[in-house]
Amino acid sequence: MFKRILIANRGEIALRIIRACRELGVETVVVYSEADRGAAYLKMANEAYCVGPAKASESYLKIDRVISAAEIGNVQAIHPGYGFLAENAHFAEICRSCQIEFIGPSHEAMALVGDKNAARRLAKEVGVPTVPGSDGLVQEESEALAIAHRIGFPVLIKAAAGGGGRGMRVALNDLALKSAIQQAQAEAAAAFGNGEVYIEKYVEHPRHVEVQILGDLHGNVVHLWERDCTMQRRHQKLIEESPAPNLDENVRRSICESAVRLVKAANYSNAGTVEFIVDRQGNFYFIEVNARIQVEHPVTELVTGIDLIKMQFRVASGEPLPFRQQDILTRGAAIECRINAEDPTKNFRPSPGKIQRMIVPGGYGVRWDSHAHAGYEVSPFYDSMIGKLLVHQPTREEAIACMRRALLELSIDGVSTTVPRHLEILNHSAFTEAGVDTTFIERTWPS
Ligand code: MV4
Repeated sequence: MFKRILIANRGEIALRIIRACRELGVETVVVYSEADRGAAYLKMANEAYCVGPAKASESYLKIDRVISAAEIGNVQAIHPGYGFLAENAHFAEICRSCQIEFIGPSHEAMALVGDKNAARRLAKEVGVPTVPGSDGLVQEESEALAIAHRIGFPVLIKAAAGGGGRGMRVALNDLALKSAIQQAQAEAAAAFGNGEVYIEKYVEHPRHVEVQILGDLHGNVVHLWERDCTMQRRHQKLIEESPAPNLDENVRRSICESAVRLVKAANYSNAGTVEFIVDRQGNFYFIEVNARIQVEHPVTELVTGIDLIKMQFRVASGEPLPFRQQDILTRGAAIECRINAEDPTKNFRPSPGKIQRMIVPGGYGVRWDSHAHAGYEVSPFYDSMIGKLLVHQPTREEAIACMRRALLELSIDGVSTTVPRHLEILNHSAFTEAGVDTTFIERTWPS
């Protein structure tokens, strides 16, 4: 195991990683921006280095400054958390060329799955279902029209370098497709420095099901079952749960086995997520791979009993996975609500400011992952998540009841939060009956 590592992140996930390291007996060095100076979680690390001003592009995203902190801090490895540099293959390569282990997949595997078109091609090669669409990249309007006529409208134009809903455009007919292709290419070139696009049939009203996978450096890959992340708004997830409700057991197994097949073919190691959409008929299609630990990873930890952050360190330091696929079972149901400093009645507008008073829930089956506290100032510079409230219970019904009571215990003064909206969702029959698709929030509470 490593003796000393650096955390190239902030907030909730930085604290989550510090906690795992303290339990493992690993020393931590954490970087911070001027906006995070004085944050309480920094004191739980062994050392902390300022890497620049509040703007992420001047601090958390500055590769040279993060590497300097790692060199001065004399660490053996860097954990990137999620966001910031977590899926930057160039950063992963630089870490390794500086003889610092990057806690994540190899830069080659990361670059491969980061190219959505290449990942889609690989999925097809290993028999993982993909959405009907183009056979590779699309350059010309004429090609796009031919594909759209073959698969039928509506179609979705996706940027090869996009992901997480960025760089997507729907086209409903020939005329719209012509301009959509050009606009998508221009936008992708401007946003990602890569204008490549491909086309898929637009699957309407899908559910979002993702599979947690874990691979070691000896070629072993396992899945830790699935999470349902359908309850989202504008590609920002609000509620995640496991197991996915109303998912046929055979479909569940098939999705999870597909995820393992794909990441094995990509030579992928460490933690990752394979994202699928599931249509109303129960057909599932591979969408993309997220080459990082995700915000919602604790949902999987609760149902499997496996600490994913500790596993990331163990496999990165060369240990083989300590279990086989058949040893990984799920127990009960877990739900996560993301508590953001946002005003859901004002179109989820960020609500930064000082938390004047805060009472956090506890008791049987409740987990609260947060770096926030009374007196903490929610910065306007970063994402507005204050904490993640999780519950684990024997059944989904009990988990929903537990989450309701925990949300009612949670009291945060000084900033608006998503708590009232969570309570409305948990009381909505569409959620309790698990009949929602990804358009539920926008349909139910139009802005
Ligand atoms: C799709 C789709 C429908 N058809 N692809 C959005 C996030 C990105 N990872 C992929 N996304 C989608 N891809 C096809 N061919 C619908 C979405 C989508 C979505 C997917 C998962 C969760 C929420 C979503 C919200 C809107 C659109």
